[in-house]
Amino acid sequence: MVSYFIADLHLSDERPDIVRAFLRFLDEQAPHADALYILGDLFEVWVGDDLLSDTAIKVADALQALNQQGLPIYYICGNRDFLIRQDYLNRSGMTALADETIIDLYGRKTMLLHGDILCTADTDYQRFRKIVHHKWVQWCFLHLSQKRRRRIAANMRAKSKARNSQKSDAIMDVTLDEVSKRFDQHQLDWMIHGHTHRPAIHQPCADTTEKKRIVLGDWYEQRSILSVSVDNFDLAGSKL
Ligand code: LP5
Ligand code: MN
Repeated sequence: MVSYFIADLHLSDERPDIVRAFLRFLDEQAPHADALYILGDLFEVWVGDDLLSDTAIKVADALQALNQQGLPIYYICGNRDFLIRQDYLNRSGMTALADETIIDLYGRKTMLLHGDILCTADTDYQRFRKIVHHKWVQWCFLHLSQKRRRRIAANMRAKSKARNSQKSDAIMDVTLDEVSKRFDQHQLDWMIHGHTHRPAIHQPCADTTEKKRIVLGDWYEQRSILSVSVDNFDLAGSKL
């Protein structure tokens, strides 16, 4: 049997090709799995469970149908969709996991996370993250009108894009000390995350090739799916 891991699909009404690719994955591959783990940024942006796009509705229906057939679907929020709440999780049959979750993955002690929390050299972003993760900031934001929420989110996206274009690749990647700290502290075998859009399999410890940090890719230009079974794993990119 197999478990699937995906992240950074950035689904929206503006990219029906990615939505179709995801629905096809749910229809053709996912039904045969033990579990599906979505490690954040399933949506391009999320401004409240009361503001569902056509895409969000279609995706919830498809996920719910799969969950009803018995597939456990787990969700860790990303830096774009951290405002997803229990309403939408219920509607889509997803179970939320904590920002940093450790699971037993067929005998491998594995930490799952979106990945943004590891990017500590990006002090600009970490400051932003701290603010928008404040409970009361979120409460205030979610009580604004739909129009204002949309406008603020669009503003943040524009600012983020502008700032990202000035940041170096190194700043926007994970800090290796943060990775090592977690491997040591929890005696991890594996870590799986997304966010950086740099799909790869890294060996985080010099003294062993058994330990791995697997980085999932985004779905902007191609699909990126990690399949893991008892004795195998594969990080595959394929056409949308
Ligand atoms: O997303 P990506 O990959 O492009 O860049 C991320 C970091 N940027 C972000 C910001 C998001 O893109 C925008 C999120 C919208 C959320 C909608 C809900 C809003 C809720 C608000 C209140 C609860 O995550 C980027 C990193 C990059 O990853 C790589 O790791 O570098 O970080 C930044 O760009 C940090 C910037 O400092 C963010 C600036 C945002 C502007 C804040 C000003 C507020 C303007 C609105 C007035 C209220
Ligand atoms: Mn992200």
